[in-house]
Amino acid sequence: MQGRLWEVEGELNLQDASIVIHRQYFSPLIASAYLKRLKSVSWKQEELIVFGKKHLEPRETAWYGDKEASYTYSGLTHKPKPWIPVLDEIRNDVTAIARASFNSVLANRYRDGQDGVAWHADDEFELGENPVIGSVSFGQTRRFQLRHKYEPRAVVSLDLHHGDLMVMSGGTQKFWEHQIPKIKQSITERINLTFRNINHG
Ligand SMILES: O=C(O)CCC(=O)C(=O)O
Repeated sequence: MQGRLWEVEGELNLQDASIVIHRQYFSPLIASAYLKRLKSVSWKQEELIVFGKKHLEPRETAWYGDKEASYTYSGLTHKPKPWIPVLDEIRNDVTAIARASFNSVLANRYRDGQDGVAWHADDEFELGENPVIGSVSFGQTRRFQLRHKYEPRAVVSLDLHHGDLMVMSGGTQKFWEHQIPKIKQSITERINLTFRNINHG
């Protein structure tokens, strides 16, 4: 069910979750410069096996981080590529506001409206209990949706714009799922970076 569209700035008032949105945390000028530099990311469209059948993920991704920050999700183990300057610079900015440290980043590139990410929570074991995740968006505005895992309710929808920063923490991943739905309209690319801390050893 489609709920109303939340145009929130600041803290989202959601049960069992802690989500803060910083609209235009990066000014349009700075965000556009980052968007350009993010072309240097080693983008790859990964293959997934779902019910024994191979599928290409409907987006391009890349995993960067400290050497030991390997991460398994959707059945794939990702060894991080070493940090590149643009990702490290953005990490510094996000660290300052999230007041958390991040040793890795999952980069997502949605090439057009036919790219998206299905309902999931970032609740993998390596992220630990109640992870802090800093999510930055560049390029095309896309709709980000949330739904509670255990209480069937309307979907919460909000638009994430060029330069927005969203910090998810507390029970967000334990109690909620999120997605970027595909859309029919013809749109250009969006890049999202989710900074994470992988616990190892
Ligand atoms: O693109 C987004 O805003 C969401 C990305 C996402 O769901 C993820 O990296 O787990």
